[in-house]
Amino acid sequence: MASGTALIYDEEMTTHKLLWSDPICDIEVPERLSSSYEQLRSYHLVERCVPVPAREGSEEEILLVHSLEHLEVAKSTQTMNEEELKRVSKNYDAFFFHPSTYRCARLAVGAALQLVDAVMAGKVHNGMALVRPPGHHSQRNAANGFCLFNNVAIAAEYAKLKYGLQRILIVDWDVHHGQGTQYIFEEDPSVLYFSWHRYEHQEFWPSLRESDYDAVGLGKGKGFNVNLPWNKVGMGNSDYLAAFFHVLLPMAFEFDPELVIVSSGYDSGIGDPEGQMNATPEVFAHLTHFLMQLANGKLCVILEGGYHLKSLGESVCMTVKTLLGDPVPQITGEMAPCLSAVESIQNVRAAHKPYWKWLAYEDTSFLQNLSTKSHLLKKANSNPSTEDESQITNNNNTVKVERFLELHMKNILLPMPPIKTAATGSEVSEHFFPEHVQLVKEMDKTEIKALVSGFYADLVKEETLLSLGSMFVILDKILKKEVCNGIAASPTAALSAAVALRHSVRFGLQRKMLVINICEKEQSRKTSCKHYISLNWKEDAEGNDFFSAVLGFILPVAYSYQPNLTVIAVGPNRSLGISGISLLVALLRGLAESRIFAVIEDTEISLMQSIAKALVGASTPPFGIYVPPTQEKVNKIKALRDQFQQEWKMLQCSVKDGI
Ligand code: X5A
Ligand code: ZN
Repeated sequence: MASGTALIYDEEMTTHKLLWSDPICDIEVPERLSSSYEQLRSYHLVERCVPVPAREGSEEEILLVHSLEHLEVAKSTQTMNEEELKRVSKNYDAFFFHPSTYRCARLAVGAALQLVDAVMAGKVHNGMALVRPPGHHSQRNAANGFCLFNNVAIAAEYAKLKYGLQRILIVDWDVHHGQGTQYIFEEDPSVLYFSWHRYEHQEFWPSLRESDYDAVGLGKGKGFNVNLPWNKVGMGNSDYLAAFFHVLLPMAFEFDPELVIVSSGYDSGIGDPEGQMNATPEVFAHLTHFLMQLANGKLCVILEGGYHLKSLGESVCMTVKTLLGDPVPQITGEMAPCLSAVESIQNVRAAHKPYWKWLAYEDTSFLQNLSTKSHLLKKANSNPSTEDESQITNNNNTVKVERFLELHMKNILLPMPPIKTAATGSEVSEHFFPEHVQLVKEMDKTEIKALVSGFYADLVKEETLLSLGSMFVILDKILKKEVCNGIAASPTAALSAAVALRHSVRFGLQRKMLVINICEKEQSRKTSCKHYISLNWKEDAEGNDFFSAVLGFILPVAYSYQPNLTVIAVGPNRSLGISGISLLVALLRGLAESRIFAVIEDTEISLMQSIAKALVGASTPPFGIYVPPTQEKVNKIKALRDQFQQEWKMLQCSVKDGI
């Protein structure tokens, strides 16, 4: 099986540069590439990646997307003098030619194709290509917005042709609309194109009517073009996450792509002069992490924009670190999308209602016993460092942004070790778990006795406690931060989870826990505790509620809550299958810095292996056919949703029932 992350960088792509003065184009500088690479080096990420060389894209490959005329014009600029270059450049909206531009653009195309080849041939799992010039504004017959050839579009056509792919997802998180990519694929149902972009009711460049949410595609491609326009600046982490939960991800899982390509512009990040947005670098870790759960992990990230060098570099690092499988950093700031974002989300959902089944996913019937109190949450939320940071991010001021990135990223990027997962290995062979799982010995009876010393007597009898040896030893390692996450077999999963909770509060520092019960029985009432929220997946839930439940409810609530430990209890006789549980675990790695404690009652080998794989960040098995919930269920539960979204703001995806 493929493993590893490809990194493509070629210094030659820094030779393309602006030779005259042009206040529009002067932000697209060579340092965007070199300083991002330096940043990757300084975090020791370069050495962890598989280096893949760039190559020139062939003329034939460029012609997959572009006209011969466009290719010939581009080619002809190689021998031009400055005056001629200036004259040709003027023919386009926001583009500059340098004598090396054609060569660089061919390298950028080739780099994208090399990445597709490395991923599709199974040489690596995923990867990133640092390229210049960018591509997503470039059209069949025109350069535009710093882009000459559409690297990502060519990569998608190439993947279709060479590997016979029938479904490719392009996620364009650059802050500008990739109108070039939209034009190229708008009639093509085999490429699902998603773009969010600063729009401001058509005020913002490229100021096109067709960048709005109602451009859903044409002909056979109807429903496969998704535009999420941002009508205000200052969008932040919660707005981006809400867009993923309520628009992109449900669609993407229904589409079930064979390959995901990211038009990866970081001008949507904090500090960028073009975007004027507020999203911090670690949001890109989350976005990347979500996309890694699609297409069996086949993810190609290709650089587009990003003009604040520091912000760009940190965000690139966050992306690559996540591709490598490192724990996902905790997201900062208030977890509530703004009104304007919710409006945009509602509009794009409405525009796509005819084309996607997922729009009916409001079902929460399987979830009961959402036990929490707001005032306790607020208290738990007020950790001084996050408060400082959100204040800084709310204040869009250049000096503060610089300082913020300086302090904040030091905390986030450096101390996080690669994922370590613990499991007990008494009864299994050494090849049972994926290679990064660390096997530990169970605690012996006297140790457990010393540890618990009658403290849990109200919960369980001592004999039962003694059977929880593997549970205790794994939990202990997580609480001591010796490992990031772990899996323990237990004869009584729900009870173990309850004891684990109590233990974490008493002996650990965990004060905000998210508990997910996938058990027949609910956990004991006596365990109720102000330091957690608990979501129960009821036994009569049907498998086809999975995505509605996870994307429409569990993740938004979990991200609103921001736990520092996730406990997932998996009992026997559950309705949720192995692939569902594994995907849920994989998605939950986005919370609590990937700190997850999984207690499994059913010790079926394939279940244990699959969950362990999800914990270490290996790709999860395909989920299978998407079946949406029935309309009946949807209606029944709407009221429940309305009630919850006052408190759990990330649930908001429409204005009328949300605010
Ligand atoms: C790739 C990219 C932006 C062009 C802005 C022109 N292009 N005003 O971010
Ligand atoms: Zn851009």
